[in-house]
Amino acid sequence: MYINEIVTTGKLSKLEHFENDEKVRTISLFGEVWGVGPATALKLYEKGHRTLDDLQRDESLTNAQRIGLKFFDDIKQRIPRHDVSEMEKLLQDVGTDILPGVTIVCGGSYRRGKASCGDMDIIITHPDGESHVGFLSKFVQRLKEINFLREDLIFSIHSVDGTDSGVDTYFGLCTYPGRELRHRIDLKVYPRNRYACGLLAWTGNDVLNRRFRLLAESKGYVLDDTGLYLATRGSGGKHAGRSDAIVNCHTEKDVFETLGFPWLEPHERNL
Ligand code: DCT
Ligand code: MG
Repeated sequence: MYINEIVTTGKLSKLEHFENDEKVRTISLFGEVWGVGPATALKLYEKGHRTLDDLQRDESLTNAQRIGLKFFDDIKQRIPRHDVSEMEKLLQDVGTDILPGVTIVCGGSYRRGKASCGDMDIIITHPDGESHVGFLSKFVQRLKEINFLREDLIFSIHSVDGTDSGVDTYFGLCTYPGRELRHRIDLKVYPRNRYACGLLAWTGNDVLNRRFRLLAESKGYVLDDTGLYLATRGSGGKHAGRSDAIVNCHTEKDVFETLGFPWLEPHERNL
């Protein structure tokens, strides 16, 4: 019956109904606002909101969601590769001024060689394994002073008691020098011994990351952006968790080798 409809009319009304369904369209639009997940999007729809203007008047939005909304159109614009390259250079210069020897790399689609990028994914470490601690706060402060960082979304500094992975994270909006157009930027600072997994994860792409995590699991490991861990077995024989210690991986190549995955240059990771 459906085939007949497609053949005679060239479309399928049932499917069209789904794609054009106001509820589906609206929830997916709301979900595009930074910080709004599917559950929040549904809640906002059920409150009666139908447009982004409606959302602006909603009292329940967090500050970060409000910023995501205000710069909705800006954030959607892709950044030309050349501009990302200039901004990466700026970040390296400012970073080195604060902390000599600091490593600052733009990952994501930029590192994979794409002609334009949706955002900037910046991965940071220091070769001495220690002096990355405390860097992010100073870096963010300096980048605000020169008007590069403009609005904060999330700023999370790891606990000093050493119980977590020691990764510091900043999500915000930045502008190319002299312009007002906002871009999304993530800054992530890793201890040197977790940097290879951080770089690998934030370079992606997402499909490769998924493949890597499944491969790791099949070989008795757990892999995420903070490191490669040995999986620990639960009572049912299923992987229940992971060891506290990380498997030593100094470079991305080490991660590939440990998992037996043939080496891929960053530009070969567009799966
Ligand atoms: N990532 C992932 N799973 C996701 C999304 C992202 O593993 N669902 C990883 C892979 C890429 C990295 O995080 C950065 O994510 P994005 O910035 O969203 O992707 P991108 O590849 O850099 O592409 P874009 O040009 O859109 O930023
Ligand atoms: Mg990106």
